[in-house]
Amino acid sequence: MADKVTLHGYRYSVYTRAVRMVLAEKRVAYDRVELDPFADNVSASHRLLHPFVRVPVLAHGDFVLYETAAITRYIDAAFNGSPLTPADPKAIARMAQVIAIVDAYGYWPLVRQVFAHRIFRPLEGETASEEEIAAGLEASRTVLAALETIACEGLVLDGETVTLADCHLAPMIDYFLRAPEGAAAIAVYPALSRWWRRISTLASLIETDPGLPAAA
Ligand SMILES: N[C@@H](CCC(=O)N[C@@H](CS)C(=O)NCC(=O)O)C(=O)O
Repeated sequence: MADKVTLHGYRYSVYTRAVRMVLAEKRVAYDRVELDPFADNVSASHRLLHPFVRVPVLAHGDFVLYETAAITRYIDAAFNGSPLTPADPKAIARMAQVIAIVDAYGYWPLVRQVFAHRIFRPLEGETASEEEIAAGLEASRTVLAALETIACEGLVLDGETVTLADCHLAPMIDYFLRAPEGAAAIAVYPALSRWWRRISTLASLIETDPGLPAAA
């Protein structure tokens, strides 16, 4: 019998959604363990799985892995199905670059500042800060401009051949676009907008929509 796959994640987490997209693209069946890493009472068992107390964590049999970029590379290599890593060395490098850009420079302004403060916190009845939104929008411009350059080049983010780069980026852009300021910020980038129009129709993105909480 094949080793069981279990994803420990949080339903509203963009990183968890990136892994779920990859699992869907590769048609891998898996169990989910729901874990809110922002809660005060994160279990001792999760702390053992992830010493930095984040999500996601993937378990495949007794092999346990955290860090989303490592997880998605592993799933792509370990399971059959359409490859999500290009063959061309330059395209592989661009894919890795996009993943690193969104992790290091994109997540905080797009998700934790603009989306969280304009959309998520108000839904949860939490206080939101216009200063955080403004700072996030400002920082997001460099990220979006860098991604536009890469999308124009066409090695990855072409909207047609799905790679791991699409799976890492799409959940963050989806959240960012839910803020009117985010939608306006992306609209000025034609290649990124074209990419999103195509990628937003992917079944793996649609079926992993987190379903945001109802207004508090
Ligand atoms: N570098 C980590 C980042 C994961 C991450 O930040 N996940 C968020 C949820 S989207 C989290 O667990 N945050 C908890 C916290 O910041 O305390 C990865 O690639 O997996």
